[in-house]
Amino acid sequence: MTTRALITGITGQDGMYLAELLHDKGYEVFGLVAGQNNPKADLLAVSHPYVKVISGNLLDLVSLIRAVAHAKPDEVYNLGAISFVAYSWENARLTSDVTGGGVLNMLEAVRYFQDSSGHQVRFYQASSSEMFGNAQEVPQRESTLLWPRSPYGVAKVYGHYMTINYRESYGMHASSGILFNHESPRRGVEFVTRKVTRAVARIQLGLQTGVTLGNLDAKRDWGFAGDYVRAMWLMLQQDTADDYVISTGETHSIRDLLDVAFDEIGIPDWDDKVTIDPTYVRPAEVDLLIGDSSKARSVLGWEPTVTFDQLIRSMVQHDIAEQTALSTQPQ
Ligand code: G4F
Repeated sequence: MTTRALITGITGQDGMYLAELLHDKGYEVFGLVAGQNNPKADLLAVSHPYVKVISGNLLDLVSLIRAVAHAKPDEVYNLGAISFVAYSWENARLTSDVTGGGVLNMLEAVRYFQDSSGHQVRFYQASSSEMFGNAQEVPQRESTLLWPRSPYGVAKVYGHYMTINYRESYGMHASSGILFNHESPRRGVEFVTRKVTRAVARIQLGLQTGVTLGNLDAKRDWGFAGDYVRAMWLMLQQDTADDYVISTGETHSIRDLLDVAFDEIGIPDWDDKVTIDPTYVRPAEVDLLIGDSSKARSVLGWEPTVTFDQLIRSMVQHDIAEQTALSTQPQ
């Protein structure tokens, strides 16, 4: 029997990597896509033609009940969210509803399907290191107190505890991956790694002269998204559902990111290329994230394969190739 998986957030960076991983393992992959005439769905149809797209919205419980009934999944990966932290202050209600309330809706849709069909489903929730916020322990692990610093972080805490609650209340196989920042050439350009690597590529090609950023002193534990989706899958292969921190165990500042990205194009001193704009500084910052993923390493046998240096350099090279292709396209 072919294993069936339903992925929410299929058009995002993680959704695409996960779809590829599951397809390679022989899964039948279903992806939930929101909105009418969504351009991301058209791109997905070209890049991942094997994904069976289902229309649905995390805000609409009935659409989720229908989606789960249609996919009849063995595994559900709930990756869908409003995921840009800075946006969440301007759209706190919407972020709370989608990123937090959407988890409850998915859990309810899965529970209803299980109860009505007798078919057991394993559920993955994409929790986030943003939940640690004003981090009370260094490094952060599964038991570290959650102290979110943004509406996004608060919404993720809600989804995280709802997942634990459904596991404890209904015996659902519901696991939560507390993923630290994970990046790739597919990362959206609103996030700082891709914003920097794309700008550096364009500077190299003479297409722009500098980049404008916010707080350069924040530190993040950055890994490669392709490694992190493997951890999601491993969590659902365990007999018992649980929560796991997924991280590299190394932290780097935005300054370190700039050092590596500019070094890749032979610029050791980037001071005159970077402008600080206070509008990019957040109302409350998460200063330091560094994860202790020893539980995932020992129980799941998971470990990251790409270093920070390799990740950023590969993103710069990808962006140089992409920007070169774009700038030489006929108008
Ligand atoms: O790249 P970021 O926007 O990622 P952030 O806020 O850490 O969140 C990402 O990782 C989380 C996992 O921990 C996910 F849950 C979340 O969905 C998302 O994927 O910002 C990283 C850091 C921040 O400290 C920010 O203040 O970079 C700093 N920064 C400085 N200048 C900037 C900029 N961030 C952005 N996006 N743009 C800037 O110009």
